[in-house]
Amino acid sequence: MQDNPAETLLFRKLRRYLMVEYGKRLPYASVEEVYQSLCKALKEEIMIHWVASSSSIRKHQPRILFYLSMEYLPGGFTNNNLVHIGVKNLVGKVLQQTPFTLQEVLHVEKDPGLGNGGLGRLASCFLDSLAALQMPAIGYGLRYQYGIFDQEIWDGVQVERPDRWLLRENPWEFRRDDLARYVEYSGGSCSGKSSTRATSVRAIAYDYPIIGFPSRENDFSVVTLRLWSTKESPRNFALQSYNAGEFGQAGENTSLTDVLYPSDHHLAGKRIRLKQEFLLVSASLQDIFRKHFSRGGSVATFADKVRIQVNDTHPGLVIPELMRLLMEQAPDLSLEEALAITRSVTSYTNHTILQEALEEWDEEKVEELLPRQYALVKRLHDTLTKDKQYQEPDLAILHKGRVRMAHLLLHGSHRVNGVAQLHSDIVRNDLFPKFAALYPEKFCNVTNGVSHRKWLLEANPELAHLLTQRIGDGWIYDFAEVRKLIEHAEDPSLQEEFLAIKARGKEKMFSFLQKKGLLRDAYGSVTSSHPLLGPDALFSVQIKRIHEYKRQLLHILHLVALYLERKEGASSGRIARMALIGGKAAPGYKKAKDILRFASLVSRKLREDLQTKDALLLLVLENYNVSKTMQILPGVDLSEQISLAGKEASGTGNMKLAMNGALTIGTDDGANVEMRQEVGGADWPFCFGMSAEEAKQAREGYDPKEIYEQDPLLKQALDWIVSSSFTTVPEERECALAIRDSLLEGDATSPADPYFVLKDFRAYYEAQQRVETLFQNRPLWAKHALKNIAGMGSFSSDRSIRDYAKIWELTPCPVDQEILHELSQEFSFFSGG
Ligand code: 26Q
Repeated sequence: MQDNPAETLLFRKLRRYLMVEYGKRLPYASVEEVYQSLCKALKEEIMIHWVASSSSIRKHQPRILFYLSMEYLPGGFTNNNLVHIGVKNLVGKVLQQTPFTLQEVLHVEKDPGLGNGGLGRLASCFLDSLAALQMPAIGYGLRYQYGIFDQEIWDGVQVERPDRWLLRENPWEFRRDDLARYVEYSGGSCSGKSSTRATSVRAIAYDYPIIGFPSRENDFSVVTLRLWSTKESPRNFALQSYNAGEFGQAGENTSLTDVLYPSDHHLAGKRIRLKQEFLLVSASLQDIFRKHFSRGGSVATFADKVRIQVNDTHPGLVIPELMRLLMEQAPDLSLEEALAITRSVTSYTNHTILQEALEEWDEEKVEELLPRQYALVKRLHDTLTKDKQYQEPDLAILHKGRVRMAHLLLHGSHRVNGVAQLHSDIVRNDLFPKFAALYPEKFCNVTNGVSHRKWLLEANPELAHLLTQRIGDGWIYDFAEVRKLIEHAEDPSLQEEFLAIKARGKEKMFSFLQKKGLLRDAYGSVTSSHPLLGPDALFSVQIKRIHEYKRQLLHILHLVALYLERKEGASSGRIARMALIGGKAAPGYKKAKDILRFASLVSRKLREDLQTKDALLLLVLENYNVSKTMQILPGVDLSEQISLAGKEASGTGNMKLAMNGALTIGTDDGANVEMRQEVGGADWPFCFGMSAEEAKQAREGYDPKEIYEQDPLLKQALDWIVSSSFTTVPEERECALAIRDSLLEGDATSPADPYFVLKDFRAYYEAQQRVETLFQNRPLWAKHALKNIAGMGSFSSDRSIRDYAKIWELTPCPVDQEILHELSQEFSFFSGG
């Protein structure tokens, strides 16, 4: 038996839960039961802090931030919580007395994939930082029964599988029937056209604790993530429709929150999506009103006490709905007064400038489904357009029969921000110049950041330990302190230690990947394992959603070029390289699926060619998600951030990889620009390609065929991919042809090479040559890498949240020690076991 009292206690609790909940004694419990019981034991620790956090807010009545997002990607809760409560080692030891290791137990948990990519992960990083900084805040979202699909790649073809994260009981969620709210749809039309039957849908809240990293004083706050679900409410089932044989209709409202729409950057105008967006807005606003008014607030104090941040335009209906609720609450309030309050409360973050991603809804659809909100949108539009200075089509909310969500938010909120300086400049000058002229004070920038505790401390404990040894543990609390590493970057012993950690990172990652199986045949069965290269090979990684603008094609074509060069014997001075591409394609995005298949074709060619397979490989990683990122980060040498300049709003993977000591090969796009500035050009040697300004001009007269004709290597590569030695079946050849045609010919829907892959190819190739040269000087490489880590100080989401806090005029509300003390006293019998 162990002699550490904390261990004894936790072990006792674990066994007690196994008995009480599952009727099991330890040797007979399954890994799932041990996982559940462990989480329940941990919850005892968390609950008091959670209650204390909420009670402190109730007592001190600070202004509160309400963060609205259709997406969150928190990753596994359990490991995160273990690190934040500081009991990971302890739990590891306790589990030694069970048949399972900590890794096995953590493995039970499936990532909640409640988001598509960057935007959803950013929301989770922000909640983490809000909690760490002890800000009074709550996050609202939807509890999708099925999150982002599980991706399988069958011989190069993406197959989407339902994500079943809720298959078993989720120990980290708390169903809150007491907070259920009714959301009203349809029922009447303001224009007097046919009115539809009103329906009211019951949304149930599920709360998740987001545990803040403890402050230096060692106390921690807990922020609530509140997700709405329509699933478990039998009331939502329309029995009358069912009896009338309208089965689809009957279940529509119980299944509203069933599925996350799996596309980013593209809107199809789906009715259910609009219903989802309004569900989030209406249920959350009702909850905000309940909180505000139950604590003695009034309409007069609303603008002082409430801040709402909308994560892209998806929750943009807050503008009309908040105005409507305010006017309902205070019938004397004029439209202008309601707008003024709404404006002081709301701010909007833009995450994309791609035209196809700017959200618009058919007026008719909005009017039919949301007549009350539509009436307000229309009134707002009409009122604004009465004024001469607003009479400009580029400022209109309603335009050509559509509701422009961004315009609604630009008029209705206090601030609009982009997510990196370059992006914010584009938002102001190119996307909404007329708005910028009208409301110059609204436009601002908040550069994204990531949770350095998750992506460095939790994902790469060895590197984190090395940092702490050298510069103390201050960086964990204030990431700006990581800059101190600069002074040590020249130290050969540190460089060596860094390289050793990197090598171990690679080995661990490879064994993790290999264990999962890396290849499937055309029937979906996992087949042979994939060859991998040792830690001496350069390991480069491009992990992100598959999208043309992110230019995975540039990456793949470069590998083809390297391969062809090697085949011709030009390998002197060349290093062994292993590339990894991971990411999901939106199910309806044909070109993205082609890119994925093309990558798989190249991958197959490289691993099957005996002449080159020990020197050049491409791994196409299936089902890229948050937990895989955690496994991959520590081993990466080179981070591929090669989007067409001006198109990637910020990027956040770029930050995670750089924090883990990867060097970046990247265009001057999104946050890459600021990262380069912070690190300093000399330590950012692989910057390449057109600038955003050049890219803007490049369309005119662009002829990719000219480049193709003039660059023999590129020509060779593009010719080879359609040759018979590359593909085996007709579908593969079609895929290769489609890729080549999209670059050289274009079609009715798109010009040739819309994202200038060919135009940037040579510059990319040359930057990759610089990579290979530098990689052969390991100490120098390590020095650059250390300086890159040192330059990441301002890319923590703590900094982003401090910037947003200025917009919100929000101040921390630490846990009230008196409350915590009282609670601890009252419930001390828990911790006494
Ligand atoms: C909207 C309506 C219907 C269906 C889908 C959508 C939808 C969903 C997600 C539209 C866009 C998105 C996601 C956008 C996104 O992730 N943008 C990324 O945001 C990151 C965080 O700011 C940035 O770092 C990335 O540069 C940006 O691409």
